[in-house]
Amino acid sequence: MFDWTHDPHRRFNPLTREWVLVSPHRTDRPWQGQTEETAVDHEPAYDPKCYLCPGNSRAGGVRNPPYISTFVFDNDFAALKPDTPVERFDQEGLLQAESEPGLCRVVCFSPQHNLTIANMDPSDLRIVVDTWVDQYLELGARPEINYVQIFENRGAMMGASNPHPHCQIWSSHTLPNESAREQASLLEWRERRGTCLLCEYARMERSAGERKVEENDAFLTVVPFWAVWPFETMVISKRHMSSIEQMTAAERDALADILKRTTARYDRLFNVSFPYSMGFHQRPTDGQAHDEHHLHLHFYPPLLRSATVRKFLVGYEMLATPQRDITAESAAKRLRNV
Ligand code: H2U
Ligand code: ZN
Repeated sequence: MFDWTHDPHRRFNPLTREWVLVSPHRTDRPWQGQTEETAVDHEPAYDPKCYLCPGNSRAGGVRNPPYISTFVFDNDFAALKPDTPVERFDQEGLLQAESEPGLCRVVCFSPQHNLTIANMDPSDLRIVVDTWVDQYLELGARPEINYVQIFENRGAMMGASNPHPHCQIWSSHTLPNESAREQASLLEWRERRGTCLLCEYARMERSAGERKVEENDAFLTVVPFWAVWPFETMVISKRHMSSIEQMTAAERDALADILKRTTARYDRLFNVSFPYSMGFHQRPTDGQAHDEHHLHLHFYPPLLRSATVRKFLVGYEMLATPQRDITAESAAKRLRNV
């Protein structure tokens, strides 16, 4: 008899339409791989050397204002620039390139250097949510911008350059790969079945319960059935909405609440300020309705078995298919139990 909790199998991600290999029996194998130094987590409330703290100067000499809440500025090392001329290049379909106008910003969540989403006050987190909505609308309204990607790199392990609580926003002319793939899947699902893939998925996970990590009135956090990263989660809105500006005031509070609860669980898991990359997926800002999109966030944390042992996507995963050992169900259970 096949045992889903023990025997090797693969699971399908309907959003990306890719498979992940699950090998639960490997969780018993010995570990002699890399361990990482734990960063010391005692940051001061104000760091005179931090380029994000209020009143300090950034690279290039601009000085931050003495801000007291959130603070948004254009990235001094922006990957995308708004005045990029439109140009295309195609050599026999093999060498294709196109210019990419865009705009990159940095959002400081708080003037206080040593905070994280997990330990910020809900009322201050609500202001962060409002700032995300304002930025999504402001950047999305620009004619050259058709997509706004809000994301946070947290922790040195994920390449974050600074512990000061902040996120980035990259807004672009074209739809980025991940969002384009999700959009195609959501559209096809709606055309074939007449429903929303993520409305159906959220309903299913709420009743199953085994992959659920957190839930409040408006949002649900689950370890998705098809998770690749050991403690990957998705935060899904329970109501069908396509982008963050469609949230009511109560839903904005609920988003702040579930983000705090979810990241606090992460921090408790290995007793460390948990590293991750997270970000929103929502509709493009190209002027069309895009009702097929369903607002959600992905958390991709690298840690595997302790504060210092991380998962790498290497070997078979680069050449063939991503793979995980611990099942989504046992990861969710561990997150529920901390
Ligand atoms: P990360 O921690 O996710 O790398 O985000 C920090 C961003 O801040 C990064 O994109 C920008 C970097 O370009 N930055 C500035 O805009 N000004 C600075 O003085 C330093 C860093
Ligand atoms: Zn700082």
